[in-house]
Amino acid sequence: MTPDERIVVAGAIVDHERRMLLLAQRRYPAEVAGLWELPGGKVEPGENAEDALRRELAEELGVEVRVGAMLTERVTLRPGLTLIALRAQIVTGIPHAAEHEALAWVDGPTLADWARDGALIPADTAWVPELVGELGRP
Ligand code: 523
Repeated sequence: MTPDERIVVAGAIVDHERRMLLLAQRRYPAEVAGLWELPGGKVEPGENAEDALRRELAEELGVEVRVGAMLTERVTLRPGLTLIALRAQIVTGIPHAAEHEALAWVDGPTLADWARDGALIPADTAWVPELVGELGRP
């Protein structure tokens, strides 16, 4: 990876029964304001993706998470900027929208509906089949 390549890491946060996924509604920029995303942000130089996700979710949601495995899809947002997602579970805290407009826990069918209706930020639709397949599975 060259120094001008950056990663954005998002958290696929599921509840302890693995039935529901946490989505966050963006406030900015204008073209995606109001759309829902897996919360996260840019990995800073010298930081790994796991640490970046823990930092972002502490800042944005006020929670401490345990970070798990990466989702399969990687999305090129633009040349030099790649979006990945890591599974995460909340260890401490109750999530609140410190930087987002709102938060929502959605089950698999709702996630599929929201994706179909264009309520998700476009890049994040890449993960919907994988997440819908996992949510609610015993
Ligand atoms: N995405 C995206 N999906 C998604 C996230 C967390 C981010 O498509 N789940 C995109 C949106 C922006 C870029 O990734 O184009 C950076 O995300 P952002 O703004 O949440 O990351 P920050 O806060 O680290 O970035 P700056 O505000 O630019 O510092």
